[in-house]
Amino acid sequence: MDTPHDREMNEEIKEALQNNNQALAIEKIQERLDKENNTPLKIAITGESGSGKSTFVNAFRGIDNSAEGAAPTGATETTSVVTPYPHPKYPNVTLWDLPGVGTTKFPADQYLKHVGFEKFDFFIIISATRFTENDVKLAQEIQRMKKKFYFVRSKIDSDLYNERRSKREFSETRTKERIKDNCIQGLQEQGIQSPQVFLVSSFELRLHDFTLFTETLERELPEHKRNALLFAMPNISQEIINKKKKAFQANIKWHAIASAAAAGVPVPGLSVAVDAALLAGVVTKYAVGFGLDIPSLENLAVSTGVSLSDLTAVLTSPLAAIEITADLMLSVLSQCASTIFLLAAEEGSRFIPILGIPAAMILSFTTTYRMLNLILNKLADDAQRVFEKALDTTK
Ligand SMILES: Nc1nc2c(ncn2[C@@H]2O[C@H](COP(=O)(O)OP(=O)(O)OP(=O)(O)O)[C@@H](O)[C@H]2O)c(=O)[nH]1
Ligand SMILES: [Mg+2]
Repeated sequence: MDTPHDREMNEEIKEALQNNNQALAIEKIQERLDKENNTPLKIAITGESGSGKSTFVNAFRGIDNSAEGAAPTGATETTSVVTPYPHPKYPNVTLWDLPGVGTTKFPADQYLKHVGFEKFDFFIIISATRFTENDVKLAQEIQRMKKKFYFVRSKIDSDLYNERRSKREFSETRTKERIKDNCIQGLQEQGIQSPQVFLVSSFELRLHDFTLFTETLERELPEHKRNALLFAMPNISQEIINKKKKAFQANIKWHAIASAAAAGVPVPGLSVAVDAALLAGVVTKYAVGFGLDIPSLENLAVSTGVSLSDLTAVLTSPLAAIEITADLMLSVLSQCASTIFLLAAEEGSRFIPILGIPAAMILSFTTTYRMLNLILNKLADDAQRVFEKALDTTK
C-alpha cells in the first residue's frame, strides 16, 4: 500500500516524465527504491545466560555458529557487552545481542537505559527453561517504555529429544503444548497478562513456532518496516518465498519506468545498455533475496548436509548460482526478446496511462516489465525447488 509520501513521490515522478525531465524521474525512482532498502530495523535479543541468545542471532541471520562474523556461542562465550550484528545481506537489519539482566549489575529500568532501549523496534526475551523473575521485570519495564516484547522458549529440539527418550508414549504435540502452557502459566503467575510464547529451535528454524513468530512480528510491525523484516528472513518456508516474490513484484513497475525514462534519452544504443545494467542490479537482488546466489547456496549445503551439486541440479534459471553481470543480462535479453512479446496478458500496460509515460518510451517500459516478471517467476520457482530439495534429505 502506498503511503501519502509515496503518492507524493508518484506525482513527482509523473510530472518529471511529462516535462521530459528523464534524469529527474530516474533520480526520484531511485530515491523511492532506496528508501525501502535503507529502512532500519533493530531487534534486541535478551535473556538469561546460556539461554541461546547468540545462537538465535546467528540463526536469524542465516549463518552457522562457526561461521565468520558469527556471534560467539557456547558454555564459556558469555554475551557481556551490547553487540550489534548486522544481517550479512541486509545491513539495515541489525540483531543486538544483549547480556542478560542477571549478568549485569543493573535492575531492569537501568538495564534498559544502559542498552539504549529507544533505538529498538522490539525485544525478544529468550529462555531455555521457564522465564525468570528477571525476564518478567524486564518485560514489564519494556512495556512501561511503550515498546514491544516477545517471549521465545528456545532449545525445543533438545526437550523433544529428551522426552522421546524417556517416555514410552511420546507425543510431540502434547509435549510442546505442555511446555508452552508451563511458560504461559509461569508468566501469568508473575503478573504478565495473556503472554505470547513461541517455541523455537535455533538449529531448525523451519520447525515449531518460528514461522508463526515471524508472521506475528510482521503483523505487529509498522507497515514501512515490514519489508525490511521480510527480506532479512531466512527462506525457511514456501510462504516466505512467496511473500518475497510479491514484494519484488510490487517494484517492477518502477524499474520499468526507470528504463522507459532512460529510453527517452536520445543517444542511440544507450537504452539497451542501460536496461542490461539496470536489470543486472535488480536481478542480483532477486537472487540474493531467494538465497540463489553462490554464497547462500554454499551456506545452505553446509547447514543441511545436501551437497551443493544436488542443490544446483534442481535450478532451471540461467540466472541462479551465477554472478549476474550486464553482459549476462544482455545475452538473456536477446534470447528472450522474441518470446516475451508473445506473452499475451499485459498487466504492465495499465500503469502506462496512470504514470503518464510518453509513447516513445513504451517499448522500453514493456520490455523491462515483462523481462523482470519472467525472471522473477523463474527465480521464485527455483527458490521453491531448492527449498524442497534441502528438506528432502534432512527429514
Ligand atoms: N539444542 C539446542 N541447543 C541450543 C539452541 N540454542 C542454543 N543452544 C546451545 O546452548 C548453548 C548456549 O548458547 P548461546 O547462544 O551461547 O547462549 P547465550 O544466551 O548467548 O549465552 P550467554 O552469552 O552465555 O548468556 C550453546 O552450546 C548452544 O549451542 C537450540 O535451539 N537448541
Ligand atoms: Mg551469548
